Amino acid sequence: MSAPASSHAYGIGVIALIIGMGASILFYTSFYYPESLEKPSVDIHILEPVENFMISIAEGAATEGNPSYVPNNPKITLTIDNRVLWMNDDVTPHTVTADHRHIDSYSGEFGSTGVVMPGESYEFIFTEPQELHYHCDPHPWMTGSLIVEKSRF
Ligand SMILES: [Cu+2]
Repeated sequence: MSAPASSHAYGIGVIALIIGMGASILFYTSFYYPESLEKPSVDIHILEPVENFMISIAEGAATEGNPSYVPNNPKITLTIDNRVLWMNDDVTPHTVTADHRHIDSYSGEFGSTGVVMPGESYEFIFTEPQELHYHCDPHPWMTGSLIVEKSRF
């Protein structure tokens, strides 16, 4: 008349299985899966290059015909100077905006979010060889480019 003990044990087994599956799904979605989406591993010498490469947003850059991003079209070398800083040396806010959506697989999407105020800077670490063309949103005649190359050493 009462259920045999084995059927009870079976019920507990099913519940344990469901809890176990739930726990593995939780583990997968909250620990394993996000980790697999993380940034690729990048050589520490690329993440911490010897020096910064400085690009000046020159004073008077807002006026068409004046120098804007100085130096323009430099060669950047991975592990040497691939951390690039755009310093706004002008009295006008400017942007550093990619001509076309530009993504570094470690650093993500390139470009200042909003304007770079006078005296402030925008920084980006390039972690792989690439060529970039960029401009200033409010002053589209301000254009720049750079090339990132592998170190020869
Ligand atoms: Cu500008």
